Amino acid sequence: MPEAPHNLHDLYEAILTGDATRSVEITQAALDAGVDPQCLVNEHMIPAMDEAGRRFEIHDFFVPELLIAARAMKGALVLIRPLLAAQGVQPIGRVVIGTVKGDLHDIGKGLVASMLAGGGFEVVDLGVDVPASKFIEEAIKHSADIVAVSALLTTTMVGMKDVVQALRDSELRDRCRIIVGGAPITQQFADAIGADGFSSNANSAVTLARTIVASA
Ligand code: B1M
Repeated sequence: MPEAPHNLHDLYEAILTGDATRSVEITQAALDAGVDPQCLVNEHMIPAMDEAGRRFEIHDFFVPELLIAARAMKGALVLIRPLLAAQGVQPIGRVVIGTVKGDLHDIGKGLVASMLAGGGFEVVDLGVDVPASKFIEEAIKHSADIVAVSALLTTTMVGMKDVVQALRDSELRDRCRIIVGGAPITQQFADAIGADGFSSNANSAVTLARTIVASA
């Protein structure tokens, strides 16, 4: 395997400082050199976003810095997401995914969507700020096996309960399962709102979804 032309810590720095041009350039060069895309995401890109969040907490960063860091991360993910997605395999199940109402964070949800697609699922991504009724409408329309809901804010995660309830009240209640995830979500919270599953990251979301369709 050829050597990566950049020190990959530069990717971390490019995202943290919101340098989208550089983050795309380093990502492309690393991929061309054969670096594993998941290694780029897990070891360099997510830590950069975590550091941005830490600086936001201590008032070193403000919303504009978070926005440009997110833009730099998303630019690099444009190159990575297709590599995570499956090519030409029969879907093993259908997932409708979105970020809960009131919440605009979409990077983690997008990664989960890509990993599920890469894991053989057909994925319908509803985007951000998705009301409970929309999850159910789309799940019915696409005969979904799983509804996957993401939340990044402690103020919006409570809205996941509405999605669980709307699913239980719908015609889908016996044939569609609901999974939840996102930084503030725990197994305890998932159990408390009656979700069928929780995962803390994009990889384990695929394992969870596979277990759910296999046991249906
Ligand atoms: Co926001 N933000 N933000 N933000 N932001 C957080 C979440 C925060 C923790 C920062 C902090 O204070 N340290 C904090 C939340 C505090 C809290 O609720 N406890 C926060 C805040 C306060 C806010 C605002 C309220 C700020 C304001 O306006 N005053 C505001 C809210 C806007 C809204 O949503 N209504 C806001 C806005 C924003 C931006 C728009 C500027 C931007 C988002 C841009 C975008 O997404 N397009 C942003 C960002 C970038 C962040 C941080 C820095 C990074 C989030 C991220 O993308 N992480 C974040 C701090 C942090 O998380 N460290 C922060 C990388 C991503 C890959 O990880 O999303 O956790 P994550 O996804 C992981 C797992 O969680 C999991 O898998 C993913 C991959 O492993 N996962 C799932 C996610 N969804 C899943 C679903 C599943 C399974 C697993 O199954 C269904």
